[in-house]
Amino acid sequence: MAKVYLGLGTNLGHKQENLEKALDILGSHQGFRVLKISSFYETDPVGYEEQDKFLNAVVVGETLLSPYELLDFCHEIENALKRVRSIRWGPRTIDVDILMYDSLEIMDEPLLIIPHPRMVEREFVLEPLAEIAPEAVHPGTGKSIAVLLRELKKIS
Ligand code: GSY
Repeated sequence: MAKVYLGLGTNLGHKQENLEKALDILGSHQGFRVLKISSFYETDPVGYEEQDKFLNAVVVGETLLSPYELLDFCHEIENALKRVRSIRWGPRTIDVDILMYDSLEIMDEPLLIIPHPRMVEREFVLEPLAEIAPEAVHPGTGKSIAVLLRELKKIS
């Protein structure tokens, strides 16, 4: 079983419902077990700023799925919530990102980069992750999530 960390974000439609539906789908998959869910965090949009606030959360789970199978499953959830891929950084009903796949796994392929390449600079990821997995080690830097969040907060 691999321990995996997923980031969820939504800023279109009924945001709380979107997160709850995504979590239901995650929890109903036979090959995925939800271990912990963070609180839901209302966050200012990062990147393209002319859009509504986001609701973000993070999930820790255990899975038998390989990284690519997990990526397909994340896309299935996005499709189930009728996410349309239009503006790159624009509004979305749900985004489900693989943040980390086991503490040790590093992967850099055209369709999948693990750990997520921008997670260490995103407070909307590190804050909920630090709530449920402060001691988890980010494989790219070797630092814990709590340390990464502290460092990010000092900068910003
Ligand atoms: O995958 C990230 C989608 N996204 C977000 C987000 O989830 N939360 C916030 N606060 N800003 C964002 N900008 C993008 S793109």
